[in-house]
Amino acid sequence: MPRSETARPVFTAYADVPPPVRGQVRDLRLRWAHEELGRDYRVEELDVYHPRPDGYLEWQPFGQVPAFDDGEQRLFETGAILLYLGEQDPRLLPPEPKARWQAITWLFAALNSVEPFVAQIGALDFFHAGKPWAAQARPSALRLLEARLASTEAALGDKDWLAGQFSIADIVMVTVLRILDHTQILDSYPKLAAYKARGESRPAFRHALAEQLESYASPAN
Ligand SMILES: N[C@@H](CCC(=O)N[C@@H](CS)C(=O)NCC(=O)O)C(=O)O
Repeated sequence: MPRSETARPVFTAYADVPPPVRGQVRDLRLRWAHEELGRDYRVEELDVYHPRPDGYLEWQPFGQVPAFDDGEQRLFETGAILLYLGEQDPRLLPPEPKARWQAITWLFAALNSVEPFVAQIGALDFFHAGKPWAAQARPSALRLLEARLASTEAALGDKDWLAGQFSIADIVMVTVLRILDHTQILDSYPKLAAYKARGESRPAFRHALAEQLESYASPAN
């Protein structure tokens, strides 16, 4: 991409994905963050079904989306990209040190301590449904996940947001919890369910989700 086009940050997404995972692809996190800031962005669409374009692995070594470029930094990993964006704006990362470090801590917790357990259930249900070994593995995966959800709910308590005020930690945690939308698992965690709904009701989230879903419906697909 020519440098002159980088006035708007660009990130990668898939031109289309199978219906069950529409609304789940992680470029949603970056769309949401940009919408919170009212910042324009450009999406570079990749074909999920074909090899990545030449040179893409130099940008995203695992060949995944999203990868991000604002002309200053070329980054991958949603956690790192959100931290980078948060450093630029207190609406995504509170400046006051205690709240800031709570947000960073919960950003890592969402990515490292909750997402792997949610993703395991997602993988069993979306990609291995109907396989006998998946049915056998699911109860223990569910037990592990339930322990993490109970701990997250207890830590959230009566707060609206993980770090007190809305932050990049909530962008990740809410999008992680959404991976369970095809299940009733969150029904047992009413505070977490309300927290997820609070995130999803933010105008920036709704715009971001609509943009992602519209991109799959575009004539190019
Ligand atoms: N840890 C990465 C995960 C990125 C990721 O899993 N991307 C998915 C889409 S949501 C992907 O591109 N999967 C295709 C693949 O792994 O080949 C991040 O947070 O950026």
